[in-house]
Amino acid sequence: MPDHTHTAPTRAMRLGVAGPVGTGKSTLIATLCRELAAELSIAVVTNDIYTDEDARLLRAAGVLPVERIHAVETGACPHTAIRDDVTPNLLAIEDMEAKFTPLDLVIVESGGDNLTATFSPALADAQIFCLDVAGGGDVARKGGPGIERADLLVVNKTDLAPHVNVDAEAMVADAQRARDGLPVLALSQRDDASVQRLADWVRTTLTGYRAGSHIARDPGPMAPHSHGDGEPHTHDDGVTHAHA
Ligand SMILES: Nc1nc2c(ncn2[C@@H]2O[C@H](COP(=O)(O)OP(=O)(O)OP(=O)(O)O)[C@@H](O)[C@H]2O)c(=O)[nH]1
Ligand SMILES: [Mg+2]
Repeated sequence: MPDHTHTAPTRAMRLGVAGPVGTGKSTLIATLCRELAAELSIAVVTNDIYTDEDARLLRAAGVLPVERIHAVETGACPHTAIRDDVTPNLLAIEDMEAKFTPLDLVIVESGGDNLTATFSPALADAQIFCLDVAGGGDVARKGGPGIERADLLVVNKTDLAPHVNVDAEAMVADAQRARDGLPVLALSQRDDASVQRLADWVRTTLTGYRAGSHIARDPGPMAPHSHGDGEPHTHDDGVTHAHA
């Protein structure tokens, strides 16, 4: 049986934020920077498909020195950059780590997708999947790896719920049913208590990461990997397989 013991890491925690287009990922990241920058050393890497629009938005928000915000232009669908070939993102993160050492937290924004893109555990130590009420009350029932298995699911822009005829509480309850005990957070920029809950989740996750008790999980299908002995074995998520 391969040794899956984990020791406490020494580098910054890498936090991925994914979710459909326009659900509030950049705004959520700006909010986290505003809340946490006084206590943590933070850098941000954005992934835009054709532009550096997300990095511009974050720089304009004035929540971090502009040089701590780095844009990766992926030129392809989000899966490619955050899952299939994470090299450009890893290089960007390593560049930030070298410039701003020691960093506590690197936040990586995925390009907006539909419901299918999640981060490879080779890129993100923890990941947030972001939905919003304006996408429709049924979205949480549509499932997918991010909704079901991201470390945190955010149901965002709850202040808009009455304007788009969505029952935000029912949407959160649907999300909770889909997630088998994993956390769901109802968030609005206009509700400071919800913003504090988001910041607290990041603090707690970072504490677990530093202690070696938070393990990066793959919400999607298992990424290709191998173990030397080829013996069948079971992972934490219950998947059993063997390697030739
Ligand atoms: N009412 C309301 N609007 C919000 C909230 N959070 C974000 N928005 C707005 O939603 C819009 C999209 O926000 P972004 O943060 O750019 O969304 P995104 O997911 O980064 O978008 P892409 O990167 O293009 O996929 C902006 O106009 C934000 O001001 C919120 O809590 N309430
Ligand atoms: Mg964005």
